[in-house]
Amino acid sequence: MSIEIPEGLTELLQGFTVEVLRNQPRDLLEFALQYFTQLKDSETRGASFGNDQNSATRPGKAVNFIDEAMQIDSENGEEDEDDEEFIGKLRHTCFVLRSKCLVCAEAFNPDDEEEEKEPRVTHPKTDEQRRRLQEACRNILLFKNLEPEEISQVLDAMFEKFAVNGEHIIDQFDDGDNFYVIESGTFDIFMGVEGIDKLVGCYDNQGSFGELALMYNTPRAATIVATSPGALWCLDRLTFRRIIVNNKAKKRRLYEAFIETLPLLTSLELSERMKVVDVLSTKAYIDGEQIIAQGDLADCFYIVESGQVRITMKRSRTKKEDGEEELDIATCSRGQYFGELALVTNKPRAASAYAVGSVKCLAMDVQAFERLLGPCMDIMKRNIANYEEQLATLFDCSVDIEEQNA
Ligand code: 1OR
Ligand code: 1OR
Repeated sequence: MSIEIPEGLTELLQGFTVEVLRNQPRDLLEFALQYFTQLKDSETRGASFGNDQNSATRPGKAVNFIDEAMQIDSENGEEDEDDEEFIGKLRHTCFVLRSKCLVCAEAFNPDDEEEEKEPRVTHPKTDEQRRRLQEACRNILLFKNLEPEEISQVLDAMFEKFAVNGEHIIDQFDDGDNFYVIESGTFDIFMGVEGIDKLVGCYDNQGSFGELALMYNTPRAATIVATSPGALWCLDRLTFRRIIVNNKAKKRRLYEAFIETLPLLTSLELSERMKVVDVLSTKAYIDGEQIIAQGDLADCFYIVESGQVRITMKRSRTKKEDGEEELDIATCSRGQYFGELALVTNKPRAASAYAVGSVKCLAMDVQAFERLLGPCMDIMKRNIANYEEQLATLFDCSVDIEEQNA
């Protein structure tokens, strides 16, 4: 009895297999669903995916690997007939992968309205899961500038992942699969320096990671390892790119001119300044609202976009029973920054900050601050030295700021 193999089945399954090997998805069924939905979608959209622009994009590890293998084989003249057939199939698979744009989300053009028609990824959630997810995402800066419809698409697409102690959530140099938001748990950040993994930071029950590879189509910049059992919320690469990268383009248009005026950032290259824009999020405050509380642990750095920010410092009154008084020590207005001191000295906040009238600030998280603002450290350190002089005059004492906060 002979069974007829439908035309295209082999290529279809090979294409899928290559993608599975490349992405190593945890949920195979979910991945298959996304893969075939997308394949169908790109097919109905027709020839535009097979154009040169898309085939020229970074095709992904697996396809490169196959191309290289084919190259080596033909150079060695080792192609026998079976190999030829096999390689032919692989070539076809690569062609299918490229032309269907399955591995070239990189070709994403934020202004391309076709992308808006991508099928939406939805992971159903219980009310309790949705509540926990919303709470975990409440302070995620990357989500702050999204429209309500965009944020609801992001929340729909996110899915839960539990991490065990010691698990590698991300390995440096891998391709990016998901963006991660921490609900709970601690995670170490390692970077390979001359072949040795160096601990460069950690996350403590809050924050997010894994945005860089998805934003800039680069290999993972660091390794992230769980140092306790943890709970994460994951956002798949395609949804991340469709929504967050689109938002990034809008943000660049909005803040490009403002960023160019900031004296603090003059030591950065233009491309570095644009990366600063990508990680900044707008936070709005009403008159009198507290932005920073003296003594708190620090997680953000701020640049004033509009309005005025009053900086105050507590000091004990002379008599113990008189308690503390709060003195105004500085005012920050458009283009000025604050909240750098605790991040630079790794100490609690040295002062408090309050909105005077309506205030808008651009905020950056501590990891982005350390990653991007290294070249601006000289300017900040000069200003910090200034604080110390002022502190001595204002408080008529010679305590240095680090001691004051210790
Ligand atoms: P990713 O997609 O590259 C690894 O995957 C993630 O680690 C990365 O996105 C960031 O979200 C996160 N430098 C680069 N990536 C970092 C860093 C970091 N910290 C966290 N990630 N630095 C450490 C800053 C504390 C810079 C070290 C010089
Ligand atoms: P932070 O992370 O400690 C409070 O959070 C922020 O207030 C601090 O970073 C600075 O950005 C900002 N001394 C200490 N912090 C100051 C000062 C200041 N001015 C602004 N900040 N001095 C005022 C000097 C005019 C000296 C103390 C009197």
